[in-house]
Amino acid sequence: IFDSLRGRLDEQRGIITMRGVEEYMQKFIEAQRIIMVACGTSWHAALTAEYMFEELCRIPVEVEYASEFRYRNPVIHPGNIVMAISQSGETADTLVAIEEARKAGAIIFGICNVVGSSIARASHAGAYTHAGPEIGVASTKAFTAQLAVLCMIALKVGYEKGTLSRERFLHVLHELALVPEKVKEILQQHEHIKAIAEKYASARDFLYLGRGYNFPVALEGALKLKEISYIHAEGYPAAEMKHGPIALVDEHLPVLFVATRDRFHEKIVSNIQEIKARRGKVIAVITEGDEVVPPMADDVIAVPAADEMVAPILNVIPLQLLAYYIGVARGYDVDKPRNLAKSVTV
Ligand code: F1P
Repeated sequence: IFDSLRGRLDEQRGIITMRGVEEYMQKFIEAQRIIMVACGTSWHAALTAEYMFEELCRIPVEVEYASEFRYRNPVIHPGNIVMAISQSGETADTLVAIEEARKAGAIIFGICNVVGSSIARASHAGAYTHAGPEIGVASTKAFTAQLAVLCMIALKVGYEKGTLSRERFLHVLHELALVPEKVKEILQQHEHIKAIAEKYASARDFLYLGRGYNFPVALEGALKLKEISYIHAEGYPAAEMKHGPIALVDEHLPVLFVATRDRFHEKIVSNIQEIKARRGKVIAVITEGDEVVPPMADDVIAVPAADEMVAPILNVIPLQLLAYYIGVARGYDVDKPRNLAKSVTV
């Protein structure tokens, strides 16, 4: 999955090579606004990228479901950059959304996995994720590759624009270079994750919570569970819990927290306490070595420490595995979920 990342990233010399971004660098630097359009899992990658671009490049970002954007006469100004994110590159809603935006004078930047796909061809410029063919219908490695590519673009633009220090640039670059080894480490825990999955495979509902960069990860974890296990799952920003979803919590509800160590750690710890006080079952994805969360949680999955911007690439993997093993435990064909198509072209 990360071969493309290795090829584009020269950590020693502090260089990220991305021709599409280089050609449009000036447009990125001058952009007053970036609009990201996508569907499903790709929309979750866009949400994560919103945090990255706003933080590193200080460009206002909007994230839109392509299926809404295309129908609602949105305000687009010439020079706005519309980034279309799509694994297949064939999703009809995303394709129509960018065709409309192009007519309004926007610059279309495509991030697709399939080379030569319709969205890639309809874009002015772009970057491929090169994650290889997705075998299953539900998007998994395409998502992690999208996050890696989006992070590299935000780094490159932020650095060229001057909104990001060389020190921070090199630090995140280094963190990206460490991702493949850390992913391997997480995958080695598959038996542990399988055992947790079997414990919760008969749940009727699931709640996924996270903050900051881990909020879109929570959404994606819930979507994977719905897609391949047919369990009703909802993802929320952990701070929104008290505005409604907390009413659902009882001893039958598993609540998955993406609780790796970052600037929100204390806050997420108090959210975990709130769930425990209502007898919910807590499964927590934590940073290796964390001693605060394990005594409160029913089950924990530890992942290697990472910069919070890179952490979503790692944190989503246990959630993908959890959904996979729950689907398997329930006897489903996880590669071919019912009612879902690989590319939604109508
Ligand atoms: C978007 C998407 C996928 C999902 C399923 C249906 O596709 O919603 O995220 O897993 O395959 O389509 P794409 O535009 O990223 O190809």
